[in-house]
Amino acid sequence: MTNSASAEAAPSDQFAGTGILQVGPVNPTVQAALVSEFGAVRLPDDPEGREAFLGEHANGIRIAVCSGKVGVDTGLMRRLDSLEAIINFGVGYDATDVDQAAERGIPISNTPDVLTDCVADTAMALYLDVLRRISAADRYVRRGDWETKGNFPLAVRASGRKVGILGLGRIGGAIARRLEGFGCEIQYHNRRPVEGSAYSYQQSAEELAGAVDVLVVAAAGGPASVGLVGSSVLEALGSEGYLINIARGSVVDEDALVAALVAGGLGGAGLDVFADEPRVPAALQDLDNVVLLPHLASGTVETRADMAELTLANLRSYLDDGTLVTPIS
Ligand code: 8YV
Repeated sequence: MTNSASAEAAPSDQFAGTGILQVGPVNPTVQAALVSEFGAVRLPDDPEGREAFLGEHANGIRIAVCSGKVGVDTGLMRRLDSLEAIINFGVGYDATDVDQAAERGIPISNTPDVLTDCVADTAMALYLDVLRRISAADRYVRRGDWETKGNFPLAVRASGRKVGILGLGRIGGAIARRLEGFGCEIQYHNRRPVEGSAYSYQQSAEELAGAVDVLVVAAAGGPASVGLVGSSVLEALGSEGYLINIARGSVVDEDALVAALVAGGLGGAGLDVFADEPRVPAALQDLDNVVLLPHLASGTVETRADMAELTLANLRSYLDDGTLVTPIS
């Protein structure tokens, strides 16, 4: 790597000296600042371009900025011998190899709190939609079925239900508080009981599912939660039970979920996240009792602006004095 960039330099040469690498697509505000304020360069997405870039610059990279969707995975992190910090846009950082980062003493920042309300709002939107069949009823009207077939079939009551929260963290807690407003009885399962929580604790995801009408998945993604909601949990939820997932697709065994829904083993599902985004199993798209969203839970103008600001605050702070504003805990 050279230490000076010339006006004629190819994009990869302009990287010289900044040491900041954008990995994958990021929020437009963050992206613009990365270029204008920090002289960062984006890692090419295509394998050939990526290889050539890394061959030339890997050792000069100090800081990687990524989104929660792409992250700095095991292979990429291994290539970045001089990596000092990872700045992650998003509260979830499961796409990044957190264990390798910890072993190498590489701190990671994320964007907690600022998105809690919007994600919890999305969970409520899915909850109400799935139970009251709002999207299905909308399709019914648009198809002209109201005129030809008469009244839309009855849905189930959303207020006053028993709801289980899987993962009572910041977002799970915000969802629970909203559900309290709907007169719901809240139970939860978490890696460990939450001190001071008034909600009743269930020892496992399965026991929680067996005790409630609706299971809301709000657990963090990552190796520890992969497939936490599998066929036994879905069976415990049962044919009159509903699943809402605003966490990560990896937390739910998607094949088991599709099988349960297709067989009528589950009342319905509201999903913002999937195992292999943006691919959504075709079988789910044919089901009227399933609401499918394109991973938009934090997707409001205000929240994305707050997330961008916090991402850049972490980057500036690291460059100033080597600390992060919101390191992952
Ligand atoms: C974002 C998210 O869509 O924060 C998260 O973990 O899943 C969402 O808010 C995502 O991080 C954008 O990259």
